[in-house]
Amino acid sequence: MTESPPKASYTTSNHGIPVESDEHSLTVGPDGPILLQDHYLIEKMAQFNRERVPERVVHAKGSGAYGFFEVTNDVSQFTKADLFQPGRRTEMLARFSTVAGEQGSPDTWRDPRGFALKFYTGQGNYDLVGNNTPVFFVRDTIKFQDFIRSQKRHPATGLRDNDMQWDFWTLSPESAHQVTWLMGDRGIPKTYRHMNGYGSHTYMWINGAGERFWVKYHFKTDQGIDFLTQEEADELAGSDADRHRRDLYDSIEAGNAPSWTLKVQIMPFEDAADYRFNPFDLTKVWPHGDYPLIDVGRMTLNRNPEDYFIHIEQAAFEPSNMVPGIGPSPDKMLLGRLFSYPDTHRYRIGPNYAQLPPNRPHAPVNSYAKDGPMRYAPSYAARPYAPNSYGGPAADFARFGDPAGWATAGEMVREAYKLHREDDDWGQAGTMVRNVLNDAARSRLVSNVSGHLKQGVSRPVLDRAVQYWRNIDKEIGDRISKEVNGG
Ligand code: HDE
Repeated sequence: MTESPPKASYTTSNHGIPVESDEHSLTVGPDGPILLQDHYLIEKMAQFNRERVPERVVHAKGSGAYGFFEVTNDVSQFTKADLFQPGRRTEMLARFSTVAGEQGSPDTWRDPRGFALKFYTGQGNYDLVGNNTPVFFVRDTIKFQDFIRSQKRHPATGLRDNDMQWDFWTLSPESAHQVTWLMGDRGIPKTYRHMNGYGSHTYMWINGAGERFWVKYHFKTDQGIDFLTQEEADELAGSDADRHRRDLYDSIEAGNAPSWTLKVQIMPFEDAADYRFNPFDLTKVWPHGDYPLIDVGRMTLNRNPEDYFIHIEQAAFEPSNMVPGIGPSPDKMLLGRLFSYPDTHRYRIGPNYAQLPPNRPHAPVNSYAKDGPMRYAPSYAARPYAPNSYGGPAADFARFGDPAGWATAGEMVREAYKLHREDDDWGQAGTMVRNVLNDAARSRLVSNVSGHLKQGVSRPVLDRAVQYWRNIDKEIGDRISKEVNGG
């Protein structure tokens, strides 16, 4: 937690010096110039000019709370990770967010929601930085920046632009599955408490014997899934833009702590090569019939941050924070993210961001890092280099090392997909439309998509969008065509 200095009843400068006035600056006579020696005035103006850190380039508007994760089922046969061992209870932080909007944007815009978790485990911080959907719009890190720009503001008008969005989506058919989620009921959750969270990527789990498994995480809301219709969300965007932030804070303040049940899908390591879908493709799910859900534990959020900026704005999540017993998979999106997040934190909040209260591990930090802007915790090591003969820490592979990895085909390639039997772009989106949605949900999907397309989408993008939906499902495409083209 933050170390607060003792409170005083009188105002001081940032250096603890009592100040003379909260309201009147120092001038020479009643009409004279302001004096430079009014250092408190100068400090106040200068501090104000530096109050902001850059907002996150995506997921700028968010809300968060602290809580704990408790294990309810023994999964130690699959992973030796400290936080998943039987009986373990681990402190954690969660931050939920919209993706494309800015800090002040409405919580109820149609968008995926971020579901970022930080577990303060006995072996360092484990970050699971997921969304409220199990899939994503693109399957290669190299397309992420283009995708985000198509969802953000148009360079000339400064406006969000549906034409850019559909232009990118229709030229990127791998987006079909996630766009179907987005345009359906899951695209606007009722509150942050009423949505599921997913690790989305496939990760590796390693057990105590060194055996490897592929894993997908599902956090099922114990509050029940619920959503807002487009009309309800539009109304709230105007009347209460912070609705979801308010709901999370007020629920926790009222002692109504939301919780989620963690379940995982486990794929035997050897299944991956021959599975019907590429199991590392982020645009695909593993149907539960193939790999059923296994209970792991429950996370509960029961503590609001004492200061939003310190604990939520400065929270820094990074998929590269993996602890022993957990490793990456060959998912190209995940591999790209391992670089991107710590990079953005160094830029956004500075190179010593790991020392800030929400990011500080509860496990000991024995690193050789030193110095840099705003560093205040002394370096652990008495000699700032390794190896040293003065009792400095030494990496312990025998205790913590994972044989994490996988055999690769060895050739340099760019396109690693479409090698598995059912690796097409439309299949899982179509299955969702036909087998998961009911009639009412399908009608809302048609209405949401056609409403969106009617706002500024021009030809030929509009024609491609209709074809895109026909590729997903002929009937849904025809219904959308009727709405936007009258036939
Ligand atoms: Fe992110 N993403 N992302 N992302 N993402 C960020 O990190 C990025 C992706 C997600 O509450 C940024 O700290 C790349 C998938 C969440 O603080 C940035 C790629 C998923 C959050 C970044 C992705 C996510 C972020 C912006 C393509 C779900 C908010 C500021 C490979 C599985 C975390 C920041 C919070 C935030 C990069 C794709 C989830 C720029 C390069 C897929 C929940 O680093």
